[in-house]
Amino acid sequence: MDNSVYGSTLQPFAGITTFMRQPATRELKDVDVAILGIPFDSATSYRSGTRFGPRKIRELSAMLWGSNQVLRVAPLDHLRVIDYGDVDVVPVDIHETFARTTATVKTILDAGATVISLGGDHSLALPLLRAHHAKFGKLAVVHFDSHGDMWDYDFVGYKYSHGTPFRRAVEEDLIDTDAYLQIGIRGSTSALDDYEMATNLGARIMTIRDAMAQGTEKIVETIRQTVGTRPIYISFDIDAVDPAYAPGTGTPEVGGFTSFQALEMVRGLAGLNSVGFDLVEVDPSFDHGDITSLLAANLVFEFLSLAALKKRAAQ
Ligand SMILES: [Mn+2]
Repeated sequence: MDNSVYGSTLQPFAGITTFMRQPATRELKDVDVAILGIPFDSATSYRSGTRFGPRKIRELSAMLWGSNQVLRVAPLDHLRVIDYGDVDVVPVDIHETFARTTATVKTILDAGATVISLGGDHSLALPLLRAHHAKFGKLAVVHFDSHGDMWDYDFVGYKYSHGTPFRRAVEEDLIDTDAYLQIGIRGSTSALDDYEMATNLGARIMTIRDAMAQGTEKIVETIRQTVGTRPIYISFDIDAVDPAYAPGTGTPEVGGFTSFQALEMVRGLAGLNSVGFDLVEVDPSFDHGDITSLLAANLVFEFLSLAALKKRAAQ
């Protein structure tokens, strides 16, 4: 395919917006990674707007050059990456949206490609985990977030919201609870025993205080020891990062990671058996200078780098 129409030979501010100017197509033959937008934000508990996240992250991805100097890899040299476009979401119907998300992701995974999803709110982790579980079995999960998202119900009694996906996923037996880590957890909670509840369900909580006391290198080491060679799903809620660095999100929590720490932790997962990725909760309407979307695009670039290293090692 002639790639130039997307702007790969043009200046970063020119061309049609796809992720890193990769071709917009649903042809999955020989594809290694599909970027998939899921512009759904109807399950948010506070301010909405993450439906505009995927488009904005794509826009900021035009600023990414191709070579990762930290991980020493140029992902597009090893991977055939496409922009699959967006799931056909239904804003007023979470269950239909979940069904369409799972079906779309299954189609991509069955064709042998890896999916990197752009949210959308974090309720989407559930249909994403369902699809990945169908392909890979029980998953180790590395979950960066300020919130555990393990409530039983949201405020008004609904089982499915962006505060509940990981509890549902544990109930549905999608997650290997010997290897489920939540990293960056903080903020006021609805109950004093919130962490205990999550721990009892099988989550290993690494609070922001643990992370700051130990340093990200130690955190990464703990992650690596815990997940081992299991298939790993990486779910990155941008509100794991401090609102000073990532203000564009619906439920910000102060006292979080810096952009640098976030990038370093993802880089630290190199060499593990990563099989799926999402980057959720980017809400451009509350952003300043697009810094949140720019960080999100760079985190996705690190995901791509992990996938490229995995493919390179297998060759
Ligand atoms: Mn979350």
